[in-house]
Amino acid sequence: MAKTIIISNRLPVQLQISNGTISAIPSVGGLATGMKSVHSGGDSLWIGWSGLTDEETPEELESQIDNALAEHGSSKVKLTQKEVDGFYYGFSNRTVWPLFHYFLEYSEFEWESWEIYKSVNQKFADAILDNTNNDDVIWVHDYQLMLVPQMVREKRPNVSIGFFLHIPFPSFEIFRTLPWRKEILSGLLGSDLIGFHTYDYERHFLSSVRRLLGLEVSFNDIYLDDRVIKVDSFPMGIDYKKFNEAAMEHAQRDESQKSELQKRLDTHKESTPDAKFFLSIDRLDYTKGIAKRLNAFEYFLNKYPQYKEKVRLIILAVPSRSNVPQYQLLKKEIDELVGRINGELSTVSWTPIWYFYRSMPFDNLIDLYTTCDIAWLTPIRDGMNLVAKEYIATRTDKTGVLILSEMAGSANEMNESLLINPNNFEQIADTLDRAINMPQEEQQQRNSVLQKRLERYNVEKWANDFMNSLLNQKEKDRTYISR
Ligand code: GDG
Repeated sequence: MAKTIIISNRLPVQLQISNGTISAIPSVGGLATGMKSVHSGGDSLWIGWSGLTDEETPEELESQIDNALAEHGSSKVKLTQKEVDGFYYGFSNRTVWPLFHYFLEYSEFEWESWEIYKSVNQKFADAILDNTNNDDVIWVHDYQLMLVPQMVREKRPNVSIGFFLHIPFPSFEIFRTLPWRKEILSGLLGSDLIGFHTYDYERHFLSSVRRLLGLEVSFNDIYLDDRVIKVDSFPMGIDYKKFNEAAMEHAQRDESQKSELQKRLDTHKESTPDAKFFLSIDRLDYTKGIAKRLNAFEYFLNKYPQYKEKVRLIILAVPSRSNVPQYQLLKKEIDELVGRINGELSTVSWTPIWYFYRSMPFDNLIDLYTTCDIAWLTPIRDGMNLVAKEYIATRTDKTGVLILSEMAGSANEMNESLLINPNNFEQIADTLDRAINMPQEEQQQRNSVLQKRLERYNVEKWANDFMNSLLNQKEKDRTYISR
């Protein structure tokens, strides 16, 4: 029977070894959260890196590791520390990630890490070839694996390959600065279908294909030799039901069933009934605009001092890529900013910022989403941003205000939220004031529209749309070849 093969850098679980025992921890992050719902439902195999390097894996545990992964429908690609450094921390996160998010000054162009990126992409392609048949459908994910489609196509000319990019595709003017721009485009063009979150990313990609490779592009079809490659946008949704039901279940908990976090949040709400909680949840990443948000919060409190002792900003920053120097610097900057702002503004009964630098269990995430009055998400650039969608899905009584950066892909579908430019502190301060004072009926009207949309365009629909489009494209391609 034909299978769907999901392939991404990380698997749905990350393995850890402690005292000779293997444990599997759910992966955090947009791709993992979204695709997990798709993977758990069907007949699919997920191929990726386990999170353990060869050096960290004692040989005698190999089969246990394989078994642990098999329980999650997964199979591993083995990587050495040198490969992880060059491929993941190097080319993927010091070259592509900053460039595709318009942080040109952070982007490093190093030939050695490019070579490792190529060889690791070949390893992933080989793992696909070893684990699949001709009639399987292959779905490759994200910027770490952009060469894989062509590498697989070379060996299996007729197999169906889809590729989805979870981050923005930058404008031609930015993309053209990459020394390996043509190789990356050719790698992607091994696919039958290339998907992006938004129409803008799709347009940027087509423009680069036209201008750098000189290929014929008609509407959103690319003609390459005897193949037609389709490019389209598929805005990724969330597992709406999972978030909505978790929130409903939360609302029914009695005191003894509540988490410690929830009890603390409740105590603070009860002691200052008109207080408002602002929430932001992001991986600790410079693209998410966390430092700017902190500065904007200080600006807001200076402009509207009446909210001192009334508002509290809860920041959950999830550790990410801590081996990359930019992330270490950012961590230091945020630690210092939180310390300075809290130091300057705190009173005996009020700490303006609660800062958590960790990953929290799903349950605590729901505590935060359901308790906080205002979600304030200000990425400087973000492929989609699922946190914005998750916040709305948990608002079972439809109250709550979402303030969202225009630079997030999700802003395209969330017009009923309060959209802001993350660089405009004046606008942000006024929007926070507006959010605090927004009448409940208005909140409910806005969220009701948003919820309906999110429920309809959920992650399952996203995956089905992508897969159906891939299968149709394959059919069209066959017709084209046989002309
Ligand atoms: C990339 C793109 C695109 C966060 N903290 C915790 C936790 N999370 C979960 C959230 C959410 C996910 O991680 C984060 O998703 P985002 O979409 O906001 O951001 P990225 O990780 O940067 O994802 C992004 C996405 O891919 C999908 O294509 O939207 O633009 O950058 O689901 O709930 N989960 C748990 N504990 C935490 O502390 N359990």
